[in-house]
Amino acid sequence: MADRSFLRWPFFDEHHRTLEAELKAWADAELPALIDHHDTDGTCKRIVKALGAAGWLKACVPAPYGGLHPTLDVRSLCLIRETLAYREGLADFAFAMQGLGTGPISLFGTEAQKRRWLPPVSRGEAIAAFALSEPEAGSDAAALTTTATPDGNEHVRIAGLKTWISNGGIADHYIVFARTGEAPGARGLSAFVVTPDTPGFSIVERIETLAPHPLATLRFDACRVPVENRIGGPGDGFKIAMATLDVFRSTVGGAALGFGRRALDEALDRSATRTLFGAPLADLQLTQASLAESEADIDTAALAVYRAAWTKDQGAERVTREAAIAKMIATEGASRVIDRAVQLHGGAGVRVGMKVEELYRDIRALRIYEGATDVQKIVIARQILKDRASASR
Ligand code: COS
Repeated sequence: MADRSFLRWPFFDEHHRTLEAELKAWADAELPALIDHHDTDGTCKRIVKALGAAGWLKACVPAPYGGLHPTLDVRSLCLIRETLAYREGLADFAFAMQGLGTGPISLFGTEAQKRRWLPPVSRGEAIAAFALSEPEAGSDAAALTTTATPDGNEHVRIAGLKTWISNGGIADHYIVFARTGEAPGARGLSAFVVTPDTPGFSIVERIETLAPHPLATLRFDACRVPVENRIGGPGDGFKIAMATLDVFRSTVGGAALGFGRRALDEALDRSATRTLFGAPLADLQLTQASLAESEADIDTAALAVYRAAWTKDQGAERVTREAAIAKMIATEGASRVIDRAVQLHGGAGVRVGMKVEELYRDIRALRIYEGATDVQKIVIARQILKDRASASR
């Protein structure tokens, strides 16, 4: 069983330890019956319902709107993602999207928007999605070309394509970032909530990936959306997207930790039980080196993830640097841990149906989505260069 000593680190309060223990018991008892890897959409819908009914989705929204804490508690989000990812990638995914797909509303929405959109998501009765990426605007998010143009005083018309949208096809609402033109580039974007029953909305294609989950390309063909669905002011869209990612990037690190810890446990079991050259695999020093490197990768990742989460929870306005470090360290580290676990399993490691084979596929996208490792490096470097420039002034 994975090392739990990190829960005694000063980053955590007693309620975090209780949350982790209770979720672990719930997930072990309830998750297996919900999973069917031949039906990813159905599985995600069932998981959202079950997570909502059991109260776990409360962590995705603030307390007055069906949530757990007055503001989003990033440590709880990370712990929940870690605990779910340890068991099942789709469970982590279903949970995470309820948070990311409402994050802009939780952080920047009006009272009326929060009351309307958040409670159904926290009860698991509505599925949320975050639509930022486009065919020609992924890492360079400010280059997006979907437009929202005024249609009278009360509406806008949204036109364009969004792609790589998680929960695409099963979501009850999408937070769509579109160009409203207040200024060029990043300063000319706004965010809107769009429901899929809006005339002109369609799913162009379903995207199949290494570790299948609901993912689609969306088309907005002059979708008429009320201005009251705009989150924040006109032109605030890019900052809203980035501030939301500041919260959720640390949680991607939490998910990576869950996958990594599970892989290390699988590697430890394998090393202890597999006999090679007349002795347990674990007796070989090369095996010990592999296990030690994985343990160090995981501990380092946990420190980075929970430092970033704790810093945000202490009220820091910006955790851009900390969240970028957490995501980069944890996703890259977990990838190495899982790769070593596959290697220790030999041929069995790449056999379909083995947990390490599943983890090998599950981890890969985490180094890409919500800002690829390469983007995190840009974010970190820019911050320290800026700090240096202002210090030398
Ligand atoms: N919080 C609040 N404001 C932020 C911010 C943050 N984390 N990051 C940037 N901003 C603000 C900046 O302060 C700047 O404001 P001013 O114009 O008032 O100075 C504005 O937003 C533009 O910032 P910047 O100049 O850094 O924008 P860039 O286009 O250069 O951003 C990166 C480049 C790579 C950092 C950005 O595009 C990015 O994070 N890309 C990855 C996107 C992503 O994660 N895609 C995956 C899709 S979601 S699954």
